[in-house]
Amino acid sequence: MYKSTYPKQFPANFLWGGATAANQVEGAWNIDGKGLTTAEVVQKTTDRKHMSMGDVTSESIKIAMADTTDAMYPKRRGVDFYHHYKEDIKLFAEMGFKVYRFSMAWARIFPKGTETEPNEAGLAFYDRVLAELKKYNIEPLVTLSHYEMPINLTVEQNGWASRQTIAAFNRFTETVFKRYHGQVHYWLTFNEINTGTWGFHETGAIDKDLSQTEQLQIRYQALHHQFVASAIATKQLHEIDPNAKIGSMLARMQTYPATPNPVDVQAAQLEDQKNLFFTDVQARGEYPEYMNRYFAENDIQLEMAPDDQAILAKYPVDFISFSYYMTTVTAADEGEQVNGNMATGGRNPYLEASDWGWQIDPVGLRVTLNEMWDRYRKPLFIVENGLGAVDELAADGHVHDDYRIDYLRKHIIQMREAISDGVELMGYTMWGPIDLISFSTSEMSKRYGFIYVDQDDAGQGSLKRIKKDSFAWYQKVIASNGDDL
Ligand code: BGP
Repeated sequence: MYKSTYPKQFPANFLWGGATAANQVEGAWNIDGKGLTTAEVVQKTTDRKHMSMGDVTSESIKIAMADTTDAMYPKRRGVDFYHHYKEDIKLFAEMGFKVYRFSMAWARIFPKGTETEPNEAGLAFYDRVLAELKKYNIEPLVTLSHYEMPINLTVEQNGWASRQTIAAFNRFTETVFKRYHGQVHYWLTFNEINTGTWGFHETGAIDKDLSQTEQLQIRYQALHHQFVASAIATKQLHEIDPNAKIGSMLARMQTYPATPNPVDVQAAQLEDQKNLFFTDVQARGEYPEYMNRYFAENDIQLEMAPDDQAILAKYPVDFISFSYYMTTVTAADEGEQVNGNMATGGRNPYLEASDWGWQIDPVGLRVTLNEMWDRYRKPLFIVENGLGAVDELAADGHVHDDYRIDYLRKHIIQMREAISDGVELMGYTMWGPIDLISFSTSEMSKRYGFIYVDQDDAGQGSLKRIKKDSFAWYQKVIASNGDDL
């Protein structure tokens, strides 16, 4: 007789931790030979809910490059992890982190992106970070490009729009794979690679004066170069360090149909395909047919070198990672998709939203995990999830962030459900365990952390680290391997 059983707990080797990105935490933007990055030329916004991440022109880059201060560019200052990394990693260890996801700033290692030899002082910083993690047995999970590249590559060759950027990136990846062979077991190539279709911050390409069709053309061409560079990185890593694994990284946003009307269901399916397309290429090794149709209908013609398709097919990723913050809704008649926008999508009357309009959907995480597991049958890793909120230091000197605990708890419960459904989930790195500069708004006051950092939007403050209430809660979650929520 067939006896059905299913897992009821997180696996013993589950990787609990947190995630950050170089340009949001490190600071030290011009120290020890580091070059300026694309992230560091994006100005802070004056409208706190505005997405500023793509507002860059050739002119604004010139102005930013001439500006040697950080007043208008908060990603240059981060939270000074560069000088606080020991203290910060110690706090992560105190929470019991098994893994810490961070990114290596390409421009710390290849300041202009075009050098043939790396900047030793830049590598030395990551040597120190890795040594500190090892001290506490925290596994590093390294993102190779988290929304940034040396700005020189934009100025000289328009970022990923140029095929030459593939070789520049793979010089960087080969350097760090060799250097950290045996030390880093998990790598990610491009953070939220799908957001490249939104523009500059992912592709590093300026396309402001182009028509809509021309913009799409340049963005998908840039993405094609990223796909190829990612596949080449996979090949390099497997040759250099056969025990290490490399993953893709998608901003996953499930789209629900606004009604059960089949035309709405079909519209939602198409939106979903357009979101999963990136992982389809990176995990299955080929462009899916639905995108070929989309390219043809939108006059997009990708230029491919003769070997590109073979490279994509031969070197798919080992695992699939994604960020999960929200879900969205669509209808065939776009008029019904009221109050939506590009970043947050259509409104769902069953869900509440964060102060920034991100619709909170813990059950959607279970749905997402099941669908992605069914589609790819490759291990999954949630590498971002969390609540951006305005935290106040109370009179007692603490931050009582029960709303954050509530958000995270509800998502972790659904992760456990998905594991019981049979999903293979490697780990969970919530976003921003320590407060950092928000990517989309460049603000400090949109906080995600278990650790409060005393710094305001103007960059004023002592940078003192203060544990929030959620700190002890997450410590307990990890200590009980997800049982005590
Ligand atoms: C993801 C990015 C992160 C991070 C997070 C939160 O899209 O990968 O870099 O910032 O979102 O977004 P925000 O900082 O805009 O609140």
